[in-house]
Amino acid sequence: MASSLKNLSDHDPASIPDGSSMKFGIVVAEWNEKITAALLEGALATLGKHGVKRENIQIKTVPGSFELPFGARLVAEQFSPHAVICLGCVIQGETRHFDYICQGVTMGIAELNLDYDIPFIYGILTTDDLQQALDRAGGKHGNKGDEAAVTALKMSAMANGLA
Ligand code: DLZ
Repeated sequence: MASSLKNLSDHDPASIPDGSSMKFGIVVAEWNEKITAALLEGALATLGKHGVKRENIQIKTVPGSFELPFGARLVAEQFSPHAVICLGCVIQGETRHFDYICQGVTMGIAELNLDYDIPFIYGILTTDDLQQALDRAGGKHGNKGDEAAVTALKMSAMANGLA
């Protein structure tokens, strides 16, 4: 279902695993910082709501979305989290750069998921314009940061035989 038809922050709280014994890494891209800061805020609020302690969350920033897979790998190696959440926002411009960045970060995160025993979560907005990004970073379609945090909790529970 397209996110224009679904609020990204709509979740049944009863279906979300407790995170009080879990550790998470979050890697955030600096490009489109207003948007990625809102995604981070959403992810932190949702992890906190489900019991994750702030000291069990390590946050790292990288320059752009293309660097997210490298940053995520470092966080996985150095912090030993249950999952790593990758947050970024790629907005279509006049050139084909958008396609190459989206392809690179998507392939990179997919590979990490297959190479490691922990989940790497894809919390990246890929939009036609700034308004679509604002709508999905705490606007009328919810917050992809919330959605990424819920996915991290669910996938961590699955990886540990709890779901
Ligand atoms: C270069 C670039 C461009 C044009 N657009 C974006 C974008 O919309 N979102 C994003 O996260 N990063 C962008 N970047 C930066 C690249 O991700 C990367 O940081 C640089 O190409 C250096 O590797």
